[in-house]
Amino acid sequence: MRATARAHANIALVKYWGKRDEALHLPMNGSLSLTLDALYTTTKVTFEPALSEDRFVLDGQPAREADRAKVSAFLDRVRALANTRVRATVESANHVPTAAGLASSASAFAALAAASTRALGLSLDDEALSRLARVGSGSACRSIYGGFAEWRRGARADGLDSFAVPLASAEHWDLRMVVAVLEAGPKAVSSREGMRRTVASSVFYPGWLAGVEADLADARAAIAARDLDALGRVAEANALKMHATTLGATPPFTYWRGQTLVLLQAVAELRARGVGAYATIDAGPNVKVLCAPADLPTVQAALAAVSGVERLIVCAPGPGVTLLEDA
Ligand code: FM0
Repeated sequence: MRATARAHANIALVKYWGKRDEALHLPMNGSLSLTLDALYTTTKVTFEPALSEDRFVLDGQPAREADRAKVSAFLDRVRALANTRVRATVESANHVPTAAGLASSASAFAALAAASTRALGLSLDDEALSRLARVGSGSACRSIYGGFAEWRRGARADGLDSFAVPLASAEHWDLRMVVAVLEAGPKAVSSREGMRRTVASSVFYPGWLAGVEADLADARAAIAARDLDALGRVAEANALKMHATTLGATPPFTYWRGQTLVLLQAVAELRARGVGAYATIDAGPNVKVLCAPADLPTVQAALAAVSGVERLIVCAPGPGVTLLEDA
């Protein structure tokens, strides 16, 4: 009745941006990501017949009610699979350097999916686990796998064909992704709200959708060929297109801060000096930079020199979700 799992965060190189079904987290487009070694969540799930409701302890503290309710709704799905009503205590620790302001929903729901199903004696294959994690948070379906993963959009209304598949393991290609964390307050628009508003109103959303399949094909080919310049070019262009859609929404918005653009310029200057560095940005102001291990010191120096950068987190390709021995 108890199990512990660890899952790592992933950063999309071709973004998930827009849902066709809000409840099931069915995406408008396919996406492709790199799982990272330095950012992960460890989650222990203990089903206890004596409990009258689910408990969620996050980093040693009782979680906010809204987060507890999300975890409980997710566990309802797992309980339905196992045909049980027993409640659980969920204890999670986010191993993200403190105050990094990085989203952890992908690693959180991938770890929760693996631990909760194991605790109830279910043995799901990766495809089923990916589908389950997706219902917690869309991007979580990619964190089931290490290295590079692709979330296939699927076409069915029930979501059975919408899950991630592995493209290449962490060992396939030794890369670095440097997360430049900016000093910034909480974001005004969540990724959920941002997606919803963009799909509903952005005049640029059709343009976004029109380019995604080609970006996915280019990214897959670049990964197979270990071609950093090809992968970096498509990833940076894809991220800029995603962020362009927010400016065409009603009301318009952006996740960028002034220093986001300064960081993009620093990356462009690195390239002008012959360094293979490429940026991507998620639903927040931070910039993540892809480069070869040999260029890491040069890239770190250039990013650290930008004012407002609070810290750099250096990541390499990381592993997929794993079950841990219980302490
Ligand atoms: O990761 O509403 O998974 O592909 O990070 O929980 O399904 O938190 F840049 C944005 C992630 C979106 C791109 O959204 O949304 C990506 C993003 P949910 P998520």
